[in-house]
Amino acid sequence: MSVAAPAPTVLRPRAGRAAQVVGFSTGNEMGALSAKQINFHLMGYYPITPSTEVAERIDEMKAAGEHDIVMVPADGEHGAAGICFGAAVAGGRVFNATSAQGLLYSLEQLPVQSGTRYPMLLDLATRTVSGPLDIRGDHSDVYYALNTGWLIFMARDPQAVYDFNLMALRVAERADVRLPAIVAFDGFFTSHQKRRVSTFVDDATVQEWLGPVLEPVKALDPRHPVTIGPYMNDPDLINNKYQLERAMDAAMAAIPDVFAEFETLSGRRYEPLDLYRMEDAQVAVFLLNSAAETAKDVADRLRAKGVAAGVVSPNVIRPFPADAIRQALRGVRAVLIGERSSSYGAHGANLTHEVKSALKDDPDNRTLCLSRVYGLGGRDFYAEDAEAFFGLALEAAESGVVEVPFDYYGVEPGDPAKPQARRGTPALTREEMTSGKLKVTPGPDGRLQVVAPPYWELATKPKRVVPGHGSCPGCGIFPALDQFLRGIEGDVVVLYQTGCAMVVSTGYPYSSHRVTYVHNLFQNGAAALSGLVEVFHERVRRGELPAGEDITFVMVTGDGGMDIGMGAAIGAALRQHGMIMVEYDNQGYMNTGSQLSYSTPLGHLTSTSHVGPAELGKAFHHKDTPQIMAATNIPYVFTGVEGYPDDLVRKAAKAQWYAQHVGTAYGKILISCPLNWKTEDRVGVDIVQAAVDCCFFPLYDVERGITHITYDPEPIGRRLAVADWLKLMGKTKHLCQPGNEAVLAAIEAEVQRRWLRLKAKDKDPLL
Ligand SMILES: Cc1ncc(C[n+]2csc(CCOP(=O)(O)OP(=O)(O)O)c2C)c(N)n1
Ligand code: SF4
Ligand SMILES: [Mg+2]
Repeated sequence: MSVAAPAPTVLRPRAGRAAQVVGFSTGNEMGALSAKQINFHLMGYYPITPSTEVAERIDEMKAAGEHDIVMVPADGEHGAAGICFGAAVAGGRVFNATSAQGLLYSLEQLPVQSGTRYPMLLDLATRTVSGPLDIRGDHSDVYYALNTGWLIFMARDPQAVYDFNLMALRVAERADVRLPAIVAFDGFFTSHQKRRVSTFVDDATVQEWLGPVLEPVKALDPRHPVTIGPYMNDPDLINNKYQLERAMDAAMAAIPDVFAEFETLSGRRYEPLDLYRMEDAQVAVFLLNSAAETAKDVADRLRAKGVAAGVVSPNVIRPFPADAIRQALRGVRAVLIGERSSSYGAHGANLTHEVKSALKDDPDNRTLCLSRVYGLGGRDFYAEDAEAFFGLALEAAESGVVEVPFDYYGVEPGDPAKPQARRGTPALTREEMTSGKLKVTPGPDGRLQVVAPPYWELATKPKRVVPGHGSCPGCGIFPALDQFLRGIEGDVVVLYQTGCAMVVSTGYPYSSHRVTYVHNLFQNGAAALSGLVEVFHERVRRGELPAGEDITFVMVTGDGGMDIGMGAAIGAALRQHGMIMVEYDNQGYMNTGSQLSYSTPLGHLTSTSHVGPAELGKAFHHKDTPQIMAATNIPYVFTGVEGYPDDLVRKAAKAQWYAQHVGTAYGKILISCPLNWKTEDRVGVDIVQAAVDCCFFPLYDVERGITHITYDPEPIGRRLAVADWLKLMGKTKHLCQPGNEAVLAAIEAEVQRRWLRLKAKDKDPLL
């Protein structure tokens, strides 16, 4: 028996209020719903946990035909912010969502947006800033935005995410403000936890309340050309910044009015500064977002014991509500300012100093201030922690002295008596890693000649990545990497860019890597490895490392890393650093939940390329990364798969030789991802074989500019139709169904076009 979902409760509107419906949703869902109701012109985005669901959900609604937002998947957050800037300049109402590194990677673009005074909305599901990499929530990312000239609203629960998305945009677009706005909510706490919410029934309510988009400068009016973003030195620049400052003042003045208008529409009342039991408070804590809600319960408990406790929590931090804070803390004897971020070396994080400076402007104020950094990396904040904060404030209030003005809260010192994490497997010796069976020599035709034993003879070589990592059953990453690494003799240093391979093989204090491993952010791994390679050679030259030291440097990246990290990869290639870049291609951003990458083929289903009446999977063809890298004229480019180990080992041996003697080598290995390809765990190799046999993923190399196909399915009668490959995966089954012939034909045509070009190159060394 199927149970029908309960009908949503529709609230009967009071006079002046719009009809609303009650639901149960997360902050990310509220971000997406508000965006859909606003019906932005465009969303430029790039996936990053924990904000990714916002774009995923909007794309899902787009596939269902529920809105008209143009969804632009960027090559990285810097690109996403640029797309948003351009769209805003074009007069669009614009949206983006990000977190942590994503915000930092777009940081450079943010002052351009505010300095040119183009409003837009950015949802920030807050997350700790790397490194080390940690995906959980603190406020270290939003603190980086404090000086960007953006309005910053803090949304403490899913309801506030919805409400502030509407109100922030309304403030941002006012003619006297014209500033972009961030709505920040706590990663995982708010982004992922469901709460009761009320939302407007009709999208029209939202759109009418917001009114038409403000377009003070028309960029798309050729009869009236304008210059946007001119070169501006002193004395003008300071005037531009002064105007921005005045716009913040205008926003501060406008916010109470906008909040009041929203109250009329929704019945929900907000103030710039959320105050809880502060009327007669003697002690208070100042906290942002969800932690403040925890502290409110504790304030109630303390009140029951006769302690006059209260909570101060801004709903807006840019502009900073200094006046309201001065007012609120006037009679408070001690306040503890708790912050989920630090400003290292500043004796307190940023808002500590802003609260203190607000109080300093009141000559009569005697409030004692304590500052504590807490909850970094998503460390939970429980009622006991709020109690401890109130306790510290009480101590100060009673003694009249602040013993420790600034400290970290919740740090656990290591215990020297405890045994250190043990190395699971002994370090590899160079002898173990050198089979001596692989011989690479330059041949008379300029190509390298590789003498290699049958693959099984190399099986005795120890694995450089040991089992015990956390990859999914049937994942193709490590079997393929293991094959590849067996073709490399001697010592290796690896650098992994962010992605599944990195995430599943290291988890502090453990590591599956038996060789030296470095992680760097996946937009910059190639640059970091360039530095490592160069200093290695320089230190050998200076005699600081033994003359005979010989290390092969290998960067491991996913296909997504070759989107966001393409610039760094091309830079390293053009500089010809002696390294191998090996890309495992699983056709998507898999560790963040299967969003499309540029290597995702046309029509494939991902969590940002849904299938529905208005959308049929990914909208553009897959990136031909090997050909892009070949165009940098590096000495060696190859493709490979796990099913052809002898081929892969030979290519690895060549890549090593070129990295050691000439310059950069790059290779792309197609690997299976059963989880996100929606296939059984055990059929990965067969699916990859079908991708090779239908010529979607041809096996070839480009050696010193000359292309050689290393496996041709046609003469041996193994060529498959593209549909024979697509029908094997859950993510592509829809492409073989009636009605979708046009997309299938487009994939077939592109595969054939690329294959024929490759064959022509294989025949003619000049191509
Ligand atoms: C600047 C930045 N943006 C986004 C992310 C989130 N992120 C981490 S790994 C990843 C996807 C990596 O995809 P890919 O390189 O294909 O590796 P896979 O996960 O598929 O193994 C994303 C989007 C991040 N860490 N930093
Ligand atoms: S999500 Fe896919 S690529 Fe990532 S570990 Fe799982 S199977 Fe492997
Ligand atoms: Mg990938």
